[in-house]
Amino acid sequence: MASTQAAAASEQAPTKNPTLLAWVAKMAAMTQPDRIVWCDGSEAEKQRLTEQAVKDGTLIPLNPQKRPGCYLHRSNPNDVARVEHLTFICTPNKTDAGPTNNWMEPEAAYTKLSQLFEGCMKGRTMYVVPYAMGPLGGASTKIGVELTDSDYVVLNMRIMTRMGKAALDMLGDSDDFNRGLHSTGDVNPDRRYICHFPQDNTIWSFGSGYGGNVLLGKKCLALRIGSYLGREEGWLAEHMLILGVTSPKGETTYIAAAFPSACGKTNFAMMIPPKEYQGWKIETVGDDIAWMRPGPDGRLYAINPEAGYFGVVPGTNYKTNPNAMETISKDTLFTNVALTPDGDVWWEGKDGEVPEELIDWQGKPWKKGSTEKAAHPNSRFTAPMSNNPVLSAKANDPQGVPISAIIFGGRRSNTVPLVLQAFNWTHGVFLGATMGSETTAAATGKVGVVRRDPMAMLPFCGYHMGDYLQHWLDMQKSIPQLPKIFQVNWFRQDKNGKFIWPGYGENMRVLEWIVNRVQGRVPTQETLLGWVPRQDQGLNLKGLDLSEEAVLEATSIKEDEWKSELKSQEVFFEQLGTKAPEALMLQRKLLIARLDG
Ligand code: GTP
Ligand code: SPV
Ligand code: MN
Repeated sequence: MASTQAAAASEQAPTKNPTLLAWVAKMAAMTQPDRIVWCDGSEAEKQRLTEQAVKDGTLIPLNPQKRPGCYLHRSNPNDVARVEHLTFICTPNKTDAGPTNNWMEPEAAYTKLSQLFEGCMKGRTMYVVPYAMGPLGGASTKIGVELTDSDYVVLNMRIMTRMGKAALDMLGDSDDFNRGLHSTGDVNPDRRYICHFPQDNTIWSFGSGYGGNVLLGKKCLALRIGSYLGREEGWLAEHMLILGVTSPKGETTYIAAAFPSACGKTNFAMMIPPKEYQGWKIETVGDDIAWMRPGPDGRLYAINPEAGYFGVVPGTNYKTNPNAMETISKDTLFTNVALTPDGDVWWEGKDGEVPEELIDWQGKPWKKGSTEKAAHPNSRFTAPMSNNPVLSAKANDPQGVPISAIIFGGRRSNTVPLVLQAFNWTHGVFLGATMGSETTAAATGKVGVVRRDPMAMLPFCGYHMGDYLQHWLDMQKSIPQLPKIFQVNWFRQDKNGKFIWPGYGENMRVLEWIVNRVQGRVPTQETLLGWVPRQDQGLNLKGLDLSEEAVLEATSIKEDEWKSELKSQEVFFEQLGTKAPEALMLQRKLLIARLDG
């Protein structure tokens, strides 16, 4: 059996790469698919797969007048988000994975998952999906190959990555590629595992068909394996958007920002400034992941390894994010949103009237006024970045863009002020390391609970969190022109639980202050926590529909809140044990001294 499949794999294979062919043959011998199809990334292939997915019920075509080229997918209701408790880092020693990751010993993990993969593709097709993370031919670009039995995964990978022949050509005969194996299996949460083997550059994912669990180029390769490689090779793989902001004078500043899942990266990356900001322009380089390395001129350069957006749908409308609305107007896959009677899609927070009747995300009839959500809170769109009206030309530049500022932001209803600037790099790393954020629907589990989420990487760091923070500190030595570091919080609430700061496009006011600070144009005021905008010469609030008291509340620093915050940070640092970097412990001591002083 194995040798027949091996022969079949190499006969049809559009490559002679011996390592790739041998690996595909080995995985096919284990999973025993009826067919092996090598994906070339062509239009004809897209059409063929789409037709097939419509036939087998995986995709529902939407009204071509309203959403040309768009389809709806409903996932299994038990499979709607990333599963952090079923995600594992498999390193020989448990300490290499660290206290914040689930760990399995590699041989034990291979054995356990082999039993699940054994024969799991009988009667199914195995697709071989070669893909590039990063612009084709770029020095930072990495090649992966994902083997999957899901046509939905192939169609998503086609949008999210540079997929097919071009990636295979870039790989050539090299054995330097990520080996990804995925099967939807029987979508049973008791038989669901997302396992990473950093030493083998390998990912095995079983039993899910959902986003970050199965589009292996994204969180699995670009962040978990990526962060591991980044430490070895001297770069950073981060859960960050990248944007360019151009002033009326034509000066462009590039900024990277880490916000946890469903905390505003896509929105910030494509925001439209308010009308007071005539002549200012925001352009998107990336909306979720940044790979950053020192460039020859001493600055830190960032690329977006992705080619599409897998974005949160609820809350997206023409007021909050017009560019996202344009982006998803065509050639988009929607997952777990509601269907309207005229074949369009609907979600909570969309523009216009709530429809009288819908088919909800689970395929059940839904009536206006129902207490159930029509769209799942973590419903998503998959759209090519080329649809984005404000896509930066630099999104396809293999050199990337020079980063002048790094922003860390969480979802906090209290404690963290609207914006502050770190005193220096080490203090900035401390701000990133001590980030807290309320959990969201992007991962299964309770929503709205504050947890430590260092650099928005808690679910995505592929090695010991203490070593990761030390790596950030060490990067200072290899970046002569360090970006300035900032912290923001768009999510502070008033006593009625309403967001104080209007957010979205109005975040331009905070961004302008950051740009001005980076360019050394505005004075600032020192506080216990960092530098904040001054009352005079601070944030530009012209035309902002917000009372002075509300601005004060959004920017306030309350010492009692900070005392309990420090306790929660202590628990996190204790978890890191001896791997808690000394420089960060000193930062902590300084902050305590300032608070007690
Ligand atoms: P992932 O794709 O999960 O990594 O998320 P993301 O960080 O890209 O989050 P996204 O921009 O999709 O926003 C998530 C949710 O936060 C959406 O429901 C947005 O409407 C909401 N949101 C984004 N920006 C703001 C803001 O400035 N203020 C408020 N109040 N909500 C926001
Ligand atoms: C996130 O959860 O941070 C996402 C969506 O960007 S997923 O691809 O599912 O990880
Ligand atoms: Mn994300």
